[in-house]
Amino acid sequence: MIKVQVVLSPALLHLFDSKNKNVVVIDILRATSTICTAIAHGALSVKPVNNTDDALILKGSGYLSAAERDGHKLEGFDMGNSPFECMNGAVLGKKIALTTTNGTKCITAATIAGAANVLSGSFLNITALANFLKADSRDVILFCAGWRDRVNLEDSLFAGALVNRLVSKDELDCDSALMVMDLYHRAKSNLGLYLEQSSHYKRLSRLHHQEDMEYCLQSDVIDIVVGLKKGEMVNMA
Ligand code: 3SL
Repeated sequence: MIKVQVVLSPALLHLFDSKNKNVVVIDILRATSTICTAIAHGALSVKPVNNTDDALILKGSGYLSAAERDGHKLEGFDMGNSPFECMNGAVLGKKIALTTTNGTKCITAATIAGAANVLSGSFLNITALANFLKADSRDVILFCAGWRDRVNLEDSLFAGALVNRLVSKDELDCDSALMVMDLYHRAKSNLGLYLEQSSHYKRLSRLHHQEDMEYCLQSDVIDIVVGLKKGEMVNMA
């Protein structure tokens, strides 16, 4: 039986033992959804970097530079953090160096914590991801990126959806996993409507990213699993 635990915020990661586990980093709106989309649309890799300088240095080595802070695309970069920027051949055959407010930092944190695999979580490929985790059979940490160390609803909801696919309630011994599972059951009939109350949904609405959110809340439009190899997010196949 796979042991599944849920980390609701980066500030709580140190309380869990991530060593040799499959750690799924979850930043539904939008970093980990965008990373899955980039790889599904033919990007060779997405390298998570923690600051804008590193993204610009990598641009000098042929990477597309991508940067977001507080929901804004930063001036002087090839891309921001929208999944739509990865479509229509824009990233085909390219490597991307991406820095975001929360998500990319969590990929680094999971690596430092000793994860066996660091995987990108998204509704877009939830079935492929759940099948990978079940087949691999290592214990699993679902690591919600949240917003600046605060818990958020959308990452918690996705964690609940994934817990629901991996184990039954009576197999859980983690209260945060039980909590997000209940949250997911409450919201699943209309995730978008449920999330309208949430702070990041409101933030991204103010920035006119409605279309990105609708896209990121779709299930199973991507059939690959994306994870870290040699410091870059790639197709795990
Ligand atoms: O914080 C992040 O990593 C981003 O996904 C936030 S945003 O959706 O691009 O605003």
